[in-house]
Amino acid sequence: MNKKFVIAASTLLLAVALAACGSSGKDSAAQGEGAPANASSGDVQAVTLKATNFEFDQKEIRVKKGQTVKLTLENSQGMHGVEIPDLKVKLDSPGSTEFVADKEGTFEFKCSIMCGAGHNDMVGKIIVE
Ligand SMILES: [Cu+2]
Repeated sequence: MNKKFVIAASTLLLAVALAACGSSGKDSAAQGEGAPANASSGDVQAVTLKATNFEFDQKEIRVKKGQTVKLTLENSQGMHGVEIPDLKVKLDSPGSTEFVADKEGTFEFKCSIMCGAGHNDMVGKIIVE
């Protein structure tokens, strides 16, 4: 009686686990963002910005229109974020985010954290062409 119950319960658990696996697999394929080492990232342009007090190591970033861009922020000194308001991109702490550069033009990127005296100097351009 007891054994039967255990077998039934573990069979049920297995079924649930399999179902969960199946659906989570689909989810991650649809989002594709949660996986940092995505094998299909050949189409993604990686841009790394390093922030110090008070500038970014790049003043100008060029990307192709329609390009998926993986923007990574590193803080080598101080606490900074980065945002591109026109493209609705924002990172308030070091890390990565992906976005599609879906409109042409020159847009400002800037530090998104009030980091100190030089905060307003922490600007650059992203050129989508
Ligand atoms: Cu700042």
